[in-house]
Amino acid sequence: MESIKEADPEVFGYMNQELERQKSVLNMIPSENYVSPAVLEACGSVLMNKYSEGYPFKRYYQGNEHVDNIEKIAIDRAKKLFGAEHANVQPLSGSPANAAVFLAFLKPGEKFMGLDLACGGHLTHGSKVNFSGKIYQAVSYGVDKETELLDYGKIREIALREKPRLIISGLTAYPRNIDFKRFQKIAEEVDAIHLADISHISGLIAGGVLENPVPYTDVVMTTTHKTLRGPRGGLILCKEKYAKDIDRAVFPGMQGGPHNNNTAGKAIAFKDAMQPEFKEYSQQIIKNAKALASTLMDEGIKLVTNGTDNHLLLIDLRPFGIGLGREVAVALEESGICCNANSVPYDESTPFKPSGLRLGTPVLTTRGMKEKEMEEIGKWMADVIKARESKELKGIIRGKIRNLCERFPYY
Ligand code: DSN
Repeated sequence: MESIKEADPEVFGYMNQELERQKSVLNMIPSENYVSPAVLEACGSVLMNKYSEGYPFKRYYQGNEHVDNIEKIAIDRAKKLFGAEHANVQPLSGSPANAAVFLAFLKPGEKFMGLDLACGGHLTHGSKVNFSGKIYQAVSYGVDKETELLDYGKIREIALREKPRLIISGLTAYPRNIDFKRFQKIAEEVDAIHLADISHISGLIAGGVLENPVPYTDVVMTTTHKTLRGPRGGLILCKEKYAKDIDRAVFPGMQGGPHNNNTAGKAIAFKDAMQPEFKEYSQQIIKNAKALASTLMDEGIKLVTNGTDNHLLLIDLRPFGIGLGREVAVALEESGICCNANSVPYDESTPFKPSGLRLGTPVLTTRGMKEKEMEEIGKWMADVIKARESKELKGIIRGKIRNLCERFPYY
């Protein structure tokens, strides 16, 4: 960052501190990851100087011959990686990608179904404060109150009753496998489009450890920066029969010029995800999540659904008190663990003061940590949860975490 240091010491100072933070804490936010140096270089490259409205070899500006080739590579790799008939690599992130899918298939006011935010869905799956809930008519489905699992019978019942135009499957805080085939069947039964939002788990799907819904699902979207370990961005995959609708909805429907620097980063990440090492990486993410889950449960910490099938865990803090999520997240941050407060299904408290914690293993696994480290970390977390006011304990654990981070450097 030598040029930044010279041009803008103030911004450089904060960037440097952020680098140090990323190196010295255990980043357990399940939607984050640490990208490779190659992806970082692509994102900071001269590709960001170019406008490229349109699609490869059909642009509205001159000078796109190299950008065309890069975007074509990204498209071909995305199709190969997920076995997709069509790929659009231009969405700027997950929410714009979902907005484009809405635009492709729904008129304002039309009905769609998505997982309730409080039960693990995303804002764009129908939250009242989001465009999805404001412009369209959102019907939510939840999880079963007892098992905290998706109840496909109930989802089908709602779909038959409501006849939505679009059904979204997918998660931001659901630690279990999703039966995407079942969703597709329900969507076909009510003549709806099925959109699978695989943002959190696309790296696990690319690595072959979770089932790939792309071959049988109408439309699949993902962000590229979570388990997939690419740059910030979005990706839409669909059946060829929907290709034109999707492409028109992304550009000119939703967006202008794509961010070509990030497109190059996506292409690099897709190549990485095709390597045998990525399969091992994604297997290890799940092994680590399971090891962390059993340690926490052995320590008396309650997990939503009593475990995990993927990269994320949702701790239910209600046995310690209602609405404790933020307080515990702050105590963990003071100890060197970064995760986020999150609602748990049927939370008695508000989304701003929720009763749960959401955490995951993608970054720790990128750093090379394995089950042994998860056991250590799980015990430290349990100790902090139980004695969150003890400055002494938090100080001791902060020191141990600094040492652990030094043993597993990434940047
Ligand atoms: N903010 C992302 C997450 O943390 O899951 C979803 O957009």
